[in-house]
Amino acid sequence: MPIEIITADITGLRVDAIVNAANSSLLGGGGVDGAIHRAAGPALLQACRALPQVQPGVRCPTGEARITPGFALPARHVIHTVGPIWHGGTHGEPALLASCYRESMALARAHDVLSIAFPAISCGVYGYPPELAGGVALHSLHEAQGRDDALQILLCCYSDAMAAIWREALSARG
Ligand code: AR6
Repeated sequence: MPIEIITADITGLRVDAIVNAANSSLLGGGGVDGAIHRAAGPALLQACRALPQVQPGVRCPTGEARITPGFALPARHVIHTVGPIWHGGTHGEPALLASCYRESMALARAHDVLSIAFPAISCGVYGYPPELAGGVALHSLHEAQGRDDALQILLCCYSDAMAAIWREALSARG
């Protein structure tokens, strides 16, 4: 199934899973993380709090993903992933960002998800240049996608400007 780029508020999407661009505490924040927690209701924070800490205060290291129910969201699941903070691109950022997409897709498959929507992970507060993030995301998703895959992938941009940048990245892949 082709990867689709849309402009929307991810919290309103009726898909099996939406992905949250979280921080490693998984206890909420601003941006898309804040919007998802507001729309899902307080049960989401409780579910995140209940996830095991791998280090004090860290429930999900950068590049990994965790899953919870969607609670009051139209989406059945939330897959929380932690993108890298942009430090110029020479600190492993592309590999960590690729890992976010790969791990989210693996969790989706393990939970029989047939439709998944991703925000532009790391492209807000974490400062990843979207022109570069788009290429990494699409490469990673194409690798994670099987031939004749039934899993529908939506890339959910929050503005038309971001969607245009991602469409450019998609067409650059041919
Ligand atoms: N629907 C879709 N996309 C959105 C929405 C929405 N409702 N709201 C924002 N975006 P960011 P990051 C876009 O900053 O860079 C949080 O505080 C936004 O325009 O949410 O990975 C976490 O707790 C941007 O293009 O995530 C972390 O501390 C994209 O989502 C930190 O921010 C990602 O922007 C993570 O930073």
